[in-house]
Amino acid sequence: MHDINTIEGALAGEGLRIGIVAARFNDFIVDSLLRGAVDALARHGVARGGIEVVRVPGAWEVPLALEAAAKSGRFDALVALGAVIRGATPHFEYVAGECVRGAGQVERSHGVPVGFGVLTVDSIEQAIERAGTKAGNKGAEAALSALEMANLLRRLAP
Ligand code: INI
Repeated sequence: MHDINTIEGALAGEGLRIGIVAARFNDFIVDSLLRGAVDALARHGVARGGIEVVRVPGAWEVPLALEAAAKSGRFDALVALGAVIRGATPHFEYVAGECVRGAGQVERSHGVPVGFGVLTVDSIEQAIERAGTKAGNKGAEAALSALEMANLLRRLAP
């Protein structure tokens, strides 16, 4: 494959502006995702002044805030953080489904990458595992994906 031109985004954050939309619902989980995201961005060169955090009530509200942030033109990439934990009612399916769909719509309709770090899990234990314990930190992973995609879009720009 060394003879094939490969286009990838670097994990380089210098000069980039990243908006993080984080739900307050299940904040004991989301705050760990947020710490992971900010730490990952800072360790890859994003200036602390290049990061802005937008707080919203829950995962349901995340897409609307992403949409407004994307429209504002202030950000090279966005990161969505939240935790939707399955309960005894279908509420989970509706909230999680709309959050995923809405985030995808925002990134494709505005051309602004959205790193998706909203956990959709069956239990609090599964959420804890993904918020900085044995399954890593999905906030950090989402932030790095957003960074990579911002740099990829720059390389693919006409
Ligand atoms: N919001 C979440 O972020 N996670 C959840 O697990 C959750 N559950 O299970 O209800 C949740 N609900 C709140 C929802 O996102 C809205 O904030 C609320 O319906 C008001 O619009």
